[in-house]
Amino acid sequence: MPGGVNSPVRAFRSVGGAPFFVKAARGATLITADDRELIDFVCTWGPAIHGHNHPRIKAAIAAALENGTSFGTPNPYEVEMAELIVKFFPSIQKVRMCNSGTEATMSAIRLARGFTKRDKIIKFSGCYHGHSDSLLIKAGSGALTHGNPDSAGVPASFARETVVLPYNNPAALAAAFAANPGQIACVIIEPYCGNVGFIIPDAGYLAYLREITAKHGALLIFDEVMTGFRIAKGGVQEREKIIPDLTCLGKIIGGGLPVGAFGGRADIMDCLAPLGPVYQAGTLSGNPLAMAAGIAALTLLEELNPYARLDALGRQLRDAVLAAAKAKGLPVQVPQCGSMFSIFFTATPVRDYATALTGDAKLFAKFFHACLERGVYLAPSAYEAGFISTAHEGAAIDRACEVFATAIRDL
Ligand code: KE4
Repeated sequence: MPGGVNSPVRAFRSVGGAPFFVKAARGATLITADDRELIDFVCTWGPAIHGHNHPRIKAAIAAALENGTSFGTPNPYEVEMAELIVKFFPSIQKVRMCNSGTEATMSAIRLARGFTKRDKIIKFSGCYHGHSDSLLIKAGSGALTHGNPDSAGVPASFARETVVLPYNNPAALAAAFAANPGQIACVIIEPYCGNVGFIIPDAGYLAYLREITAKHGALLIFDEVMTGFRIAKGGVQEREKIIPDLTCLGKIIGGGLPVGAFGGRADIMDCLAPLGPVYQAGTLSGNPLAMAAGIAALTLLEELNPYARLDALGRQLRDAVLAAAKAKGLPVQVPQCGSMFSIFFTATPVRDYATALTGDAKLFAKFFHACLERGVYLAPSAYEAGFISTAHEGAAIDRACEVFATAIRDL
């Protein structure tokens, strides 16, 4: 396996050292192959909002398994999942299931281009939307972590169709639309960005984005693969009361199994094959096991409505880090909303790609290992978000806050 991993960000290349192997996970903890227990703030990059291996999700998969693993036909599980997604996200009138966030955003871009008959798209520096060619331009997450935000292998002709703008900058948006009249098919954005660290844009920015895309006939795509069902039951669009034209989902809706989805206005979605000319497909799309796991995860969210509890855990963590850094006289930013957070070692408020890069990545690497040595696992990159689950409540979050404080004290 190149680099010993199946996904680059897992390789610890930007924080140094070698990644550990995990043999089991439950609740807020990972159990490594050499029997260490780690309090996990990666949560398999977002899906594990109920903690790992939740009994309800495990039972749902086991029950579905009794009927087989894959049918390749319409099945009741995918109908129930579609009904849950449409219920949680009123902007989604119709939805198509797929197998990853990358597939969801790639398909949404193709659909936007097919619907508008325009070729250019706008994305933002530092936003990561998976690894399809049009979107690996100034990307965040692992692409940024490993210093190749523009991937090799993407033809210049493809890259020319992707306009990259600074995040959180209305003037840049206005200029881009003025410079490309009638040519922009869509704008895709992480409405709260989790792939250059965690960034919430300035108040009014998303509303402006909605207004200017509508004015120019460009579709607004919210990539809520990470924030969907995490920031709120209905994602950032519920919290910010913005209605995008299309939404991309993933992670939590798979309950830990491979799932992605995209959906939105029916008039746009009906351009998809077999109804319309935009082709999109997948052998395992709507897979019954993955649907059963996701249905259990979403149903549990509906029953528990854990968002206030998760936000309290996030604030407990944020306050512990801020207090320790203050005591040490160490500049730090700890953006946090609900169960998402990140830690930037900089005095500069982080509001976009450029200010995220003012964070001291070397100091972050030291902090990362100081926490890991004490049994707390953060994302192995200064350019990722941290995730908290309901399973962190109580002992795990208390222990983690102690560890964060001592790790900062000893930096
Ligand atoms: P996947 O193809 O990895 O399922 O989803 C891609 C994707 C799309 N949109 C957003 C906002 C995302 O955060 C992601 C994937 N997130 C990364 C972590 N930042 C996945 C971890 C990894 O690449 O290993």
